[in-house]
Amino acid sequence: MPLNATDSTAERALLVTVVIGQPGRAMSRGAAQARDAAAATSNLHSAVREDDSRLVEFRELVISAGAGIAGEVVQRRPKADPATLVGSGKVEELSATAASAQADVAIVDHDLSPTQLRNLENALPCRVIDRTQLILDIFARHARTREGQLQVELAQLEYMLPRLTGRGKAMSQLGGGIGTRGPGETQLETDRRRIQRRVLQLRGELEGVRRIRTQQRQRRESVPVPTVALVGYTNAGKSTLFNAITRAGVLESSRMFATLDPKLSAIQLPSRRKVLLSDTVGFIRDLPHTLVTSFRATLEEVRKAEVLVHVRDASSPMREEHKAEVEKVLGELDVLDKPRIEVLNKADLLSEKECASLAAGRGIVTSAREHTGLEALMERLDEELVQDPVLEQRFQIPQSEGDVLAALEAGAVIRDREYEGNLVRMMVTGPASLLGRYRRFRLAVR
Ligand SMILES: Nc1nc2c(ncn2[C@@H]2O[C@H](COP(=O)(O)OP(=O)(O)OP(=O)(O)O)[C@@H](O)[C@H]2O)c(=O)[nH]1
Ligand SMILES: [Mg+2]
Repeated sequence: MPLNATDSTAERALLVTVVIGQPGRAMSRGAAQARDAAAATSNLHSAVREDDSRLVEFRELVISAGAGIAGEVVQRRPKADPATLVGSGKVEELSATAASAQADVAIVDHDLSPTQLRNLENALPCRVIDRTQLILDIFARHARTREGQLQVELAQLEYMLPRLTGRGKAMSQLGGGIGTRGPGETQLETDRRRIQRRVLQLRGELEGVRRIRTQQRQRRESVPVPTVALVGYTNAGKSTLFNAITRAGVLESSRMFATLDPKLSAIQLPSRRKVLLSDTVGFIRDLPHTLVTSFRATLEEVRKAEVLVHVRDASSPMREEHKAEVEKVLGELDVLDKPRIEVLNKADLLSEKECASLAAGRGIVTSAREHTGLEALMERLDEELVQDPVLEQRFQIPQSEGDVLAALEAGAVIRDREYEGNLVRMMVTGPASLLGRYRRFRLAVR
């Protein structure tokens, strides 16, 4: 089986879920509250449910990486085993399962230290990869722009480097005497140096790409159009919502991390104000650290946005956990103080009763798939945008000023139009910037 399987030759993956800690202990506060609310269920019950949802997410990740599922093993341990994560007894069992399932790769839904990875690879009859590598692989498949591809490659190499070092060390310990310094280590040294050179080269190229991007942004910002960024957990429906609002045709996919590169599109709000809407990369629990730093630049759109729209999958049993995770990343990006609108998406998958109880809150209930709730979202956006606020003013314009009339009609809402001779009087509701441009035609309020 090739190392990098393509879609047509899907690798057979053995899924290894390892839950460290007591049942229910690893939950976020949000999830714990949700659990307490459902007091009738026992701790163990909800822990099992949580494991289920984690397993579902894990399976989706594996499928998004293009692999097929050959088998699943779940292990709960009070503590991680430093040598193998799962403990030596379990390693034997894994090895047997991997052999009988004819797995090409065992994927562990946990991060593995260089030592753990090495020990597991030695014990199992197949390759072993951890959660970070899995996510990096999905990112590598989905990166479309040059910047995205450079970022992923850089993150992959940075992940690999300490793991090469680990193996190099083990080899030199193994040798340790004259004449035992084999070609293996020399090869590793060369590999390491080659990787380090490539890392430097990638950093340089990325800097160049980012410079261009910053210039583009600055040019955009010289015409002050506020941006609104859609943020949220992967698969929440951001791209579907983006398309429903803009009809821009961004890729929507049940695969996770379908969107890696931010997409921007201009939209007009009910007030006729224009804003730029940006679709961004999704977040996930335990996003590999290397990726968080790499994608920081891509998430610049989030940092520059005036308003954030947090899109949530209201139908997911993990929604509280997802929310906590998204807020954690927003905190890391230092944007928690921005106005934020909560969108409870996938309402079509909920019962009427559930929708009604959601609608009672501040969040906006939508179905991006069925295009419901979009108007309410647009209205809320109008309320939250403070830059370039909407004003209502009376204007008197000579009919000969066709350009002015056309500009106001395109960019504002006009009512109470009266004609007197060659003059038009009207109430205009629109963005301050637009109205300010034609203030010479303003009428004092009667
Ligand atoms: N039933 C239902 N499904 C939806 C809705 N919105 C999105 N989906 C589905 O959810 C999946 C994920 O949608 P995307 O729009 O790609 O999600 P995303 O948030 O952009 O995901 P990433 O780009 O991976 O972060 C797709 O299969 C969509 O068809 C909705 O309102 N109702
Ligand atoms: Mg998307």
